[in-house]
Amino acid sequence: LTQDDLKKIAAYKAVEFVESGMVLGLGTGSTAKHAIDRIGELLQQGKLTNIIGIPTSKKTHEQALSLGIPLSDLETHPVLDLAIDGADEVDPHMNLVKGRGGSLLREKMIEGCCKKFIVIVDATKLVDYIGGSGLALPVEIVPFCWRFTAEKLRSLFKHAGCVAKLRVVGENGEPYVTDNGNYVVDLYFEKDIGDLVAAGDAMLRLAGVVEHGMFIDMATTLIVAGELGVTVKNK
Ligand code: DER
Repeated sequence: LTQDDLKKIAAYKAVEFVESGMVLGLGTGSTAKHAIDRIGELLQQGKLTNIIGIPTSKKTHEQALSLGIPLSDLETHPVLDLAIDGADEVDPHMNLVKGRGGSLLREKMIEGCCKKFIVIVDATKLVDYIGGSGLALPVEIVPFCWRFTAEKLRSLFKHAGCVAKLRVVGENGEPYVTDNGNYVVDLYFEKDIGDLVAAGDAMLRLAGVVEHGMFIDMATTLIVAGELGVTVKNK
């Protein structure tokens, strides 16, 4: 089984929890993509009806449109029944790192309004502690004086050996720009950052920070697909 096979298995398992008539938060990334494809397929087959999707990115919006999934927004539906989305890291308390696909702000806004938030991952995403994968913790910041904000973020976590890197794209290293017109600084840690709530609050107090990629105490269900099968765990 490839990693993408595992993502698909987790995604299809999550869609079993979708009921006709639900308002759904539609996640972003390669795992959520499988869930959205599956929802589109079931709608096409008439096995699901009256679904409304709230997309967490322009990319997901386009995918859902192409599948004929009816779409709406948070202003029309401030409370959603269920969101399904991937994650970059999941710790033992079901805290997440998200945002390596750059959609963390809209994901957090939408997934924060759901009665249930199902996270779908392949087993490689499981970590002992947040930041433990050695991969990035994304932080969305305003472009204005981004170096200043990046340095403030780095020094906030110097105790954890933090390195802050502006996310760039293309051959001439242009700054990556989010759906919301902001930049992303990726934070890398050598050690555990400790109290996640305190770390998140400290980041949000920096005026140039829009949102960070730690999703603390938000997921209600975790679906993990691994070589030995798929597990479903409720918070
Ligand atoms: O960027 C994001 O928030 C994505 O949901 C990410 O966390 C998971 O992406 P993947 O399913 O492509 O690994």
